[in-house]
Amino acid sequence: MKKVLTYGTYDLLHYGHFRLLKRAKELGDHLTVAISTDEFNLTKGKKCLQPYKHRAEIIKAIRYVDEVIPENNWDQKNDDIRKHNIDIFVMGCDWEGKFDFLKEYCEVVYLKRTPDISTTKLKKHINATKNHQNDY
Ligand code: C2G
Repeated sequence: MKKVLTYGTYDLLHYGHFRLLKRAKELGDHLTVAISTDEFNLTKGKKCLQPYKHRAEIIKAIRYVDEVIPENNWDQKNDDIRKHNIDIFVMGCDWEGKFDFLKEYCEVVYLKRTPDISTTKLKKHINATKNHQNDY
């Protein structure tokens, strides 16, 4: 069984996230997704709109996802790959090259990001709508 692993915040799940997970699963037979905890996100300078528990529950419900684990820090990837017998590590190409050091442990694949959609974009839109409503 070929096992795939990917990491992410996955706040405000959108089509770009979905396509990443779908293509990651297509690379193997089993997909584990490590979701950044709220505490870890703070170190990434990200304030999530949804708590870890909710983000993890939503990702777990996606048919392409077999397992969800917490991502607590930047340094757990080597251990996760070993512990979960991972064959392929996958990330979107905005991370191109950043995780090549993991090639020592498994295959590393960077998938093309889905254009024109991001959590940051969605948050800006939500805030703009909220401000607009406050104008009335
Ligand atoms: N993604 C994508 N297309 C988009 C937006 C995101 O393919 N339009 C991919 C990202 O490249 C990433 C995954 O979806 O592989 C999750 O994106 P984020 O939730 O933004 O994750 P990130 O903050 O990049 O966290 O240790 C790694 C980090 O946890 C990655």
